[in-house]
Amino acid sequence: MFAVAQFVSAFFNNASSPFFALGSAIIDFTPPWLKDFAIAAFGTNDKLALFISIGVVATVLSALIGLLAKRSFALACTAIIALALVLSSAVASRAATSLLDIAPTVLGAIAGIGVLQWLTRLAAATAPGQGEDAEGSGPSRRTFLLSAALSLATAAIATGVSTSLSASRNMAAAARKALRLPAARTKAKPLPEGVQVEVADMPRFVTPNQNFYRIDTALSVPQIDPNQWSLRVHGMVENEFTVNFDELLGEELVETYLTLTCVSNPVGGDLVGNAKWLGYPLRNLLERAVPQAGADMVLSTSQDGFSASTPLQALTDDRMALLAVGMNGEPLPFEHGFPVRMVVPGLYGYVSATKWVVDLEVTRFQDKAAYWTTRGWSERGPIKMSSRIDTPRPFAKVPAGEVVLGGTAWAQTRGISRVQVQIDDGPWEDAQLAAEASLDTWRQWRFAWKDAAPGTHSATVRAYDAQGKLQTSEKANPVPNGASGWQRLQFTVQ
Ligand SMILES: Nc1nc2c(c(=O)[nH]1)N[C@H]1C(S)=C(S)[C@@H](COP(=O)(O)O)O[C@H]1N2
Ligand SMILES: [Mo]
Repeated sequence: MFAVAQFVSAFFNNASSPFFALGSAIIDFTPPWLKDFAIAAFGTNDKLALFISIGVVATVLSALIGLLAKRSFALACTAIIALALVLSSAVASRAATSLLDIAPTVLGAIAGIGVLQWLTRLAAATAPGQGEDAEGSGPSRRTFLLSAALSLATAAIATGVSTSLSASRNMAAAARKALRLPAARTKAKPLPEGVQVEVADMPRFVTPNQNFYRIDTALSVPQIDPNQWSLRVHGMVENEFTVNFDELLGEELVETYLTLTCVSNPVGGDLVGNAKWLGYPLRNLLERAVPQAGADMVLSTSQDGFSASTPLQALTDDRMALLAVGMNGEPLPFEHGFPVRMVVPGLYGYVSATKWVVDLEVTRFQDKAAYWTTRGWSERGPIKMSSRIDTPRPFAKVPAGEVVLGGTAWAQTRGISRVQVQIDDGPWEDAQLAAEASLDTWRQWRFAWKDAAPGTHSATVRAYDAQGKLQTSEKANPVPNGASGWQRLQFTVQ
């Protein structure tokens, strides 16, 4: 039962393992004197000692339940269920667990009852006086003992395998924690003063990692030990090669601010975030590979099988496309691609920002298709210029007098030169632009509506890029290559 639970939990949250949960709960509830004794007696093996003790207790408990089953199968089942309840509450008592995390324990209990029933039947058939003849044409005592031993061995092996599976996660977490990223050879251009407008409730110009939107197909976040990571560069190139993490960190790293955007972001949506990335320019990596004539795409693939098709040109021209290892001064968070991901200015994430990237194939659009392309999205995804009202929120109630609107606009690789706001059906008026950090980052704006009259009003926003091109008013849904249109929202002046 323990074994099945442990095995199943390897596919869930670490905290869903009844072994770990029970262990952690025991640690939490151990009186300090016992904890001190354990650490003194077992040193850093204290956790191992704890797990061995739990294993021994589990074996003894299983034997007792087995004995109980001889008297009453129902009673033994009740004992298993009671045990499962204790384990479930241990799991549920851990931080960061959900109801789903109890599943391994429940499955474990079901398996436990199954094994018990099987062994009980065997035992009954073996019991003296029950078989047709004493010589035993049915299963012998030896068969029963063998089966019981087999169950125990299977349980031990399953526990071992699954514990090492979870251990690889712990290795990745420990490696990330211990990782000190090298300093960038080329630092990011310092942010000019005034990239952040002075308006309440505006998002930060640099999105903190824990607030950064997360979009991916990964049911469980890949946990990659950087010592096991490597990136293969191959396909239509003169030099195929593989780089490992240490080699990558030994290259001349660059730091840059870049605003990432999801193609699924609706007009006015928040699937967009801005961070300072540290990484190795993909341009340099591909220079080393020497792409062959005729190649026009790089298919990047992640450890978990996602793929993105990026125009080769976007990775070799002078924009700062990175093989990123750092995000806002720390190693990439696991959810954002640890240990290595791609970020490319001007392209939606689904065609460029592969997280947990392990493979780059230089190829042609006519030969290969990426994950979302085979699911109805465009093979290319340049980011559409967009502008957004961050405050007031839709249907907000604001006091009369001066109403200050604040928002964000982006046109990565081109830059924003102008933002305009329209109140109700009035004239379009210029908003005040915040300082520009770079062409690859978003730009904030503010607009003060001086004499806001009580009542319900609408505000509409639109932007111009650096070449003076106006954001399109044409409404489009995110599928197949990004939403467009001007955001209009309503609010009430009281
Ligand atoms: N491995 C992998 N990388 C991926 C994805 C994914 O599903 N799997 N989604 C992409 C999409 S659609 C976007 S918008 C960005 C989002 O990156 P973030 O989660 O760090 O914000 O990651 C991209 N990289
Ligand atoms: Mo996306």
